[in-house]
Amino acid sequence: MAKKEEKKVIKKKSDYGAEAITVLEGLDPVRKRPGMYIGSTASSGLHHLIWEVVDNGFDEAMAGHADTVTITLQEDGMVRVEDNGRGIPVDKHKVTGVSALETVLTKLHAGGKFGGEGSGYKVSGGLHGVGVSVVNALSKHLKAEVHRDGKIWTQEYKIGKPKGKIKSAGTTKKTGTVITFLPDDSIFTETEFKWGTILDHLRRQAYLTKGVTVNIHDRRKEHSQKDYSFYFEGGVLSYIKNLNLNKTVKNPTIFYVEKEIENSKIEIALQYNDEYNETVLPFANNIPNPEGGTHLVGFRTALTRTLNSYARNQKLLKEKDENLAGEDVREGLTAIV
Ligand code: 0RA
Repeated sequence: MAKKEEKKVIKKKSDYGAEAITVLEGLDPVRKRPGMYIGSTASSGLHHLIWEVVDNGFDEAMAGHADTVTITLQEDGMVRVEDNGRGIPVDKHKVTGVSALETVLTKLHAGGKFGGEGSGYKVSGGLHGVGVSVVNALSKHLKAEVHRDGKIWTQEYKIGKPKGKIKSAGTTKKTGTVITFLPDDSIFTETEFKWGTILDHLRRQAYLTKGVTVNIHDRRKEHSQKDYSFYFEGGVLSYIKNLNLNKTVKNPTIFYVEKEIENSKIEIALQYNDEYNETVLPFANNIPNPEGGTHLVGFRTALTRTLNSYARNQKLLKEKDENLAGEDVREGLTAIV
């Protein structure tokens, strides 16, 4: 008897498609413990809402589907984030039975990738961040507008709950997603967005995602109207160039390598200047790692080994000389890993 039951359970499990493995959870936990999802409910958490939505646009760009992300701080206090990616899918999601758009906006994606292997949808980057549903949960109002397959689709939400069904709102020649949201002032202790913070963050993201244009507009009441655009053709090369601006550089041609190894894309740029200190900025999936990590350790080891072997081959180091130490090869080094 017990055995039979066990068999049944196993059979049932294997009947599920891969997409069922993706854990889909409602948004209640986000409102209960916002700090768990966005770090804090103070200013940094507030800004995190913007980063979260913008990240999706950058993911689309990194996957080659978008080249522009536009952020507007609107007159009505809402934040508008537009990208020209593929647009969030709007077809019926196999697991939730509602549109993929509503699923993306109302479910926590504990599984990481949206939809899982079997669903046909895979969020390219999607590795970082907690997703746009968290922004929805912590917003008094949110409106999603999707341009996809020649049609415009919209849906509105209130503290993460749909106000109605997804609506078709005409035709379009574009593709992309517009998310407009108003942070919930009953959650956040600070609700004023800081222009400088937004510029700093987006400048760095633009450096890390070469070829993407980021437009930022301030249209808030009682603020001067401001417009800013970032576009760095060289990506991290431009970043190094900027870090070494006004410095005497030793190798005018910045060393640069981009390579895919075991499904991981690595990108390194470096240049020496005539100063003593080192500026090495490690990132993983465009997120800074100020404490370092295995990528930084690997980079340092490789740099020391490579320069030592070059110095030996070129007889710059004599046989009796000791190897260069790590700190020797990092003097005056500016690098992005
Ligand atoms: C799920 C699947 C796909 C794209 C996206 C989500 C997506 C989400 C956001 C959020 C803001 N902008 C976005 N753009 C795309 C893949 C779609 C496909 O396979 O066509």
